[in-house]
Amino acid sequence: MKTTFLATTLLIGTAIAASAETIEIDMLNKNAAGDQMVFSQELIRAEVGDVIRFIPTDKSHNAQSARNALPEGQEDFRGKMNKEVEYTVTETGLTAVICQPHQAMGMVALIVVGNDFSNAEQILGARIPGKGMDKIEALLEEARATVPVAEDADDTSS
Ligand SMILES: [Cu+2]
Repeated sequence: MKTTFLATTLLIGTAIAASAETIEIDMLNKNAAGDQMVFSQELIRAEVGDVIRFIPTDKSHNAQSARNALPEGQEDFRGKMNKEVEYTVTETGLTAVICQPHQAMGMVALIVVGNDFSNAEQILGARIPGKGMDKIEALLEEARATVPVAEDADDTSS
């Protein structure tokens, strides 16, 4: 009896752990396309429970949420220069991510959680200088144009 209970608990625990993903993003001086000072992925789709890990693959970068550019209730984050930092997703919505020294050069990323665009205006109102804001706008447009179809959507047509 006791053994069965323990086995069941372990199975449930494993299922929960398997559904949450860790998404790794490199901070780069140059990507494969030749773009300089970039995050390896700029449009980051995630779900609540996922962890997004920013890795200092190249030197002199950091990753942090832009001020006032994340969902209500979501804790902000601020990685130190040349340090790995993790963002644990707790809320749906949009988050703008910047590299402090290179945001004006366009070293930014947009996190989209649960296809929730309800704080888009807030993101567009964030104070991100230069090419950073241009890229955030482009990423937001791209995210809206490429909303993935849910894999397990019920077919109600029949
Ligand atoms: Cu940088």
